[in-house]
Amino acid sequence: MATTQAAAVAQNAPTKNPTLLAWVAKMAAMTQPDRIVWCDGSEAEKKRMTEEAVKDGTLIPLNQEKRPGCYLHRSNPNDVARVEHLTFICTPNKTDAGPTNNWMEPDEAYTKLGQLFEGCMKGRTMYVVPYAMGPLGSPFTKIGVELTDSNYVVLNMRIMTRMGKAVLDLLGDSDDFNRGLHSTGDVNPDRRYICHFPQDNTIWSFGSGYGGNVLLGKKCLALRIGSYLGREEGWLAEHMLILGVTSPQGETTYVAAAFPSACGKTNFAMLIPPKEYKGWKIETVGDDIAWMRPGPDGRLYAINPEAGYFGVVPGTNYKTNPNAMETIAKDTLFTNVALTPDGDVWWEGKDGEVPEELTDWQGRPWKKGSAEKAAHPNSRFTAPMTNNPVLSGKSNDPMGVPISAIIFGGRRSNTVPLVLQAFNWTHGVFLGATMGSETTAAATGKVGVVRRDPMAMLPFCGYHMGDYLQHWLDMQKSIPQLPKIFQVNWFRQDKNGKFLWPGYGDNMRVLEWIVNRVHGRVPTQETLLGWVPRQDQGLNLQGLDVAPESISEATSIKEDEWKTELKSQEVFFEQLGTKAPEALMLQRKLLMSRLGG
Ligand code: GTP
Ligand code: SPV
Ligand code: MN
Repeated sequence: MATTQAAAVAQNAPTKNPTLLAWVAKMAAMTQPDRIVWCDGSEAEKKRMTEEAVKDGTLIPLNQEKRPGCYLHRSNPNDVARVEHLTFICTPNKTDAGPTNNWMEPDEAYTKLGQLFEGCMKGRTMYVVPYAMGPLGSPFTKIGVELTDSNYVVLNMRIMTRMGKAVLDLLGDSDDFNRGLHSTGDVNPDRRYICHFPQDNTIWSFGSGYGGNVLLGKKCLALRIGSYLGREEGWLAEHMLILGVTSPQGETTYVAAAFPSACGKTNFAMLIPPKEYKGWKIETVGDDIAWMRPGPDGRLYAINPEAGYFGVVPGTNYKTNPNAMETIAKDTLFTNVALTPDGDVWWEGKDGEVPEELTDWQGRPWKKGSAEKAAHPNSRFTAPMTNNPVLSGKSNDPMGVPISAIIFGGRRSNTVPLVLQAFNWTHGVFLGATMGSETTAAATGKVGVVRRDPMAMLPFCGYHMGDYLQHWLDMQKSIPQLPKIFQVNWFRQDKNGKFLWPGYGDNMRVLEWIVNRVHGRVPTQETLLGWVPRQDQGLNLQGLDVAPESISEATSIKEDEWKTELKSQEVFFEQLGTKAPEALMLQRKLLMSRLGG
């Protein structure tokens, strides 16, 4: 049986790679698909698979005049976000996964999921999806192969990654590829597991059809496995956007910024500067993930391993993010948004009047004024990065871009000021390590609860968090020209719950200060927490229609709030036990003594 399976796989495969063929045959013997289709990434394949997806109800065609090449997908209502409680790091020792990850012993995980995968593709097609994370031929790039029974996954992967025949050619006979296996299964949350085997460069995902659970190149490979490989190989895999900011004088500065899920990466990566910033330009290199390694000139270089954006839809409009609106005007897959009577899409926070009637994200009739949301709060768009009007010309550069500043930002309604600069690398790593953020709809669970989310990597670090923070500290030695580190918070609120800082395009004002600091052009003011903009020669607030009291509240540092914050940091460091890096604990003690407590 197994040998005929292997022969059948080899026969219609566009590769002779013996490791790949043997693995596909083994996975096919377990899952027993009726057909195996090797994806080549061609336009003809896209057309054929889109037609099939429309026919089987996976995709609903949108009004092709209003949104050419766009389709709507509705996921199972029990399957609308990442599932952190069902995501596992499977290392031989529990301590290697650390206290912030769920852990399963590898043999146990293979057995448990093996039972679920057994025969799960009977009557279905197994698609073999070869993909690259990173530009083909870049020293940063990693290859993966995802086996999936979901045509939705294939159509998303071809937007989100460089996918198809060229990747197989690049792989040749090498066995250096990530082995990803995915089945939507019966979409039962009790039979849903996302398991990572870093030692085997393997990912098994069962029982979900949603985003970060199933597009295995993204959070699973590019962050969880990536961070593990990064530690072994001396680089960083981070939940960061990458942007280039060009001044009217033509100087371009590259910045990487970590914000937790649904906390502003995509928006920041493609912001349009306010009208006072004539001649300034922001260009997007990436909106979610950065792979960074020291370059030959001693600087830190970053690439975006992805080729598309899997972005949050609600709140996106021509005022907050015009470039995203242009990006999703064509060739975009929408997941869990509402449908208008004329076949367009709608979501909370879209421009214009709220329509009288809609079909909601679950396919039910919806009327204006309804208490329920028409689009799911974690509804998403999948769009090729080439749709982005401000895509950086460097987004395909195999060498990446040199990073001058790293920004850490959480969603905090209090405590954390608008912007500050770290005193040095260790202090900057401390700022990233002690980041807190209010939870969002991007993962299942309660929304709006502050949790520690070091470097926005809590759900994405593939090994012990203490070792990860130590790796960040250690990177200092291999980067002679270190980026400067900053902390920002766009989300501070007044007593009535109104944002104090206008955010979005006006974040350019903070970014300009950061760029000026990087190039040593503005003086600064020292505080207990770090360096902040001075009253004079500080933030450019020209043309900003915001009460001065709001700005001073957004930038204020309240010692009582910080004493509370430090307690919660202590709980986090205690959780890391003996692996809490000494240098970071000392940073906390120094801050405590500055606060006098
Ligand atoms: P993931 O794709 O989940 O990683 O999210 P992300 O970090 O890319 O977040 P995104 O840019 O999609 O923004 C998430 C939500 O935050 C959206 O509803 C935005 O409208 C909102 N948002 C983004 N930037 C700002 C800002 O500067 N101020 C305020 N108040 N809201 C913002
Ligand atoms: C996130 O949650 O950080 C995302 C969306 O970018 S997902 O791909 O589902 O992880
Ligand atoms: Mn993300």
